[in-house]
Amino acid sequence: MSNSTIIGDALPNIPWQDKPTGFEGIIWRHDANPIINWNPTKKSARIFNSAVVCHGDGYLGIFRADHKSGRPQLHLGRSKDALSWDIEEEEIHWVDEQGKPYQPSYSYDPRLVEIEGTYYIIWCTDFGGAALGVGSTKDFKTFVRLENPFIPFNRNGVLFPKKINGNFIMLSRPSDSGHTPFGDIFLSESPDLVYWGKHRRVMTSGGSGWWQSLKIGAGAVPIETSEGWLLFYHGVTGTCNGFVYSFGAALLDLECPSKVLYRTRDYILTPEMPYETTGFVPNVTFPCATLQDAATGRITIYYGAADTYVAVAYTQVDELISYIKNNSELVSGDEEEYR
Ligand code: BMA
Repeated sequence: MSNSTIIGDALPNIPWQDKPTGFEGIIWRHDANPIINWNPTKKSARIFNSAVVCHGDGYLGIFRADHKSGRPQLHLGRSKDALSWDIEEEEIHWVDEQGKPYQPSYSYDPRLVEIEGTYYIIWCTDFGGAALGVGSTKDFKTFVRLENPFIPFNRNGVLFPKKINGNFIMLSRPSDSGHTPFGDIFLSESPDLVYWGKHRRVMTSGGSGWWQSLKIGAGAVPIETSEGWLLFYHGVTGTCNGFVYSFGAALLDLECPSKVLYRTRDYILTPEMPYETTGFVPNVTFPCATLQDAATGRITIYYGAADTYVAVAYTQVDELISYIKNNSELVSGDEEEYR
């Protein structure tokens, strides 16, 4: 064990289950998965790929809900225990910075993070093609859409939970207009969430781990630890029956997060359970959020399963970081010097 620690708040009440006796993996699933099932609200056929935060004495989440029209939108949800969620029937209504309605025609794969007292939501939206939307809220009542950070096509936008050297830091995955059979994780900086630059490639798909051979994308908001930024990401391989989405983990340099220090050669979770292998899109496990307790090192991971369900898994920071360090393989391209 490495005695790695999470830098952050103690959150003793986050969902937690001990690792099942005899289980050999590094991430174990919640025993009552999925926590959100088919047809969770009148309007919504499926809720998955969603983001949660601790808020007050409970939890708030921004949920991707695919409506029965087939179109995805974002909905606010509340929970006392972060497992049983009360999700609003009506989608979030966005306004622009002048307060005028500014509603995206579709919205999916939200990530949610608090930075200096403001909550930011990043999602995939329409902007002459799939691109990233950014919005903010302070009270989860008024949701303000800010400038779109990048031109199309781009997905998997994830903001770091704090500024580094005075700038906001965003991971993203430039892509195409379709289902994108390629893609690496890039990092961009901004002083104001309007102008973005200093683009760097962080991590490349491929390597000897075939599970991440086609494309990779940032998953949850990076967790600050004593050993670097801990990033859960998804990796995709192609089969004769379509894409398979697994997840891996990486450690990025604390001061220079475009530098990857370690990343898992093997997946740490892959579709195995019926709710992961069967659903609207089979064989998808897609991490989007975590809750973590700095006091115990417990990490609770929220992931979308089969584009149908929300599921939860657990890991422990010390054990996970030892595993990442001892089972790491950087991929050709990861160490290119753009900096
Ligand atoms: C990606 C996104 C995700 C989805 C995944 C698998 O391109 O659309 O929302 O989970 O495909 O279908």
